[in-house]
Amino acid sequence: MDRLKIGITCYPSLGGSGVVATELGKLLAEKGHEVHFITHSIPFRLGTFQKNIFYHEVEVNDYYVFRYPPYDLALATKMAQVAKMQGLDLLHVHYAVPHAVCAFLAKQMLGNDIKVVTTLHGTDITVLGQDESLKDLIRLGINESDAVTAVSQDLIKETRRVLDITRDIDLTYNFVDKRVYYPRDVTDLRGDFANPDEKILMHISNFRPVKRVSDVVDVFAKVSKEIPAKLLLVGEGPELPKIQAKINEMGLEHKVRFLGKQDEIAQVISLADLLLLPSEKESFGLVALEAMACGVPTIGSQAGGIPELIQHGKTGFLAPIGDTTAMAKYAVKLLSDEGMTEQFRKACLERSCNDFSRDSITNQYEDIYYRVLGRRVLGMDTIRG
Ligand code: GMT
Repeated sequence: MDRLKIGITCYPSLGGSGVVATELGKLLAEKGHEVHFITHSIPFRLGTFQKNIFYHEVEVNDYYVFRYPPYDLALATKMAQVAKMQGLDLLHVHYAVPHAVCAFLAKQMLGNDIKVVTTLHGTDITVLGQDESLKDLIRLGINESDAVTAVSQDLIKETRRVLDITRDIDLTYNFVDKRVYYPRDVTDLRGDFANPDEKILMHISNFRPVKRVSDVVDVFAKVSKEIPAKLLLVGEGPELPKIQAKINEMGLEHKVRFLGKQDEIAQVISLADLLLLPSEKESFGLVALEAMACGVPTIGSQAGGIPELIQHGKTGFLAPIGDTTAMAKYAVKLLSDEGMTEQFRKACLERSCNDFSRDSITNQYEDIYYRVLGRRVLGMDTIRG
């Protein structure tokens, strides 16, 4: 068994990139690899103690002369230290800024004796990559990595366009673990949020401007004029106060519930009949995949990688960014037709299992590791269940 020692760095406390990195690390550990998380705090999805998983905390030196304690340098140093002490084969960093450049620095400190794989997740390219003060740094991190992966074809295209990158980039879609994401029986819970005749629409995000949560409210307002419905908003972020104010102004407060941040996403999503994801930018849309695996279709915008995930008229519907009238029309069409709802639900379950399974995507990452290390794949353990 060619067991690898892998260092993983990600943002441990928020967002889809941290979720993907942590879930991947857990699955690699289950397959028998040794995984070392190198992050500033314990990744929130890490869960209980597991075989083959280790955690190394990045501690920032706040010596009094530093006006801004240098986190990036502390991370690079920690990566090099852990790599040396643990004999790591490679560093896999998630989200280009600043992680790719930190890994490059660590590699220099180690005399090139380690490989670096960088996974691009979205806003590291589509937002930060557009920032002139960061562009050259991000390009350096990408070009100096031994392999680069991105979570959609669209993100690969954007990386080439925004940063003028010509090197190979592997496609590694987001994935779901079917042991966690499956339709949960939430019959009892549902009664707390909606009457039996009401449909539940849901939006889950970090309430940043790119998510266009205001469009969610507009879509819901239009839908609830046609059919009895409730809106559940999950997550928190900078736009939340504005959204709360908008809901009150529109007199929708009795039909909308704010659930705040939630950990048990599969349980929460299973409450919904429909997910709304009208983002301005969305490299993939992990939450729509999680919903799909729970049998919940999504109405999304034609932004970024969303069309690679949601098949229009099969597992959801797509509309131009900002076209809340079209989104509402699709929502009403789907929610008022029981036959169509059931058909979409089945298609969602099939597609999430067949095209975005944890096994196939974990294998893709493993193949990339072996490729950069110039090793052959020998039989590893399989993931159970
Ligand atoms: O959606 C966010 O704002 C969080 C962000 C992150 O970096 O954690 O998510 C990005 O990475 C996810 C995992 O690869 C993707 O599924 C999301 O689509 C992507 N978000 C954006 O592109 C806005």
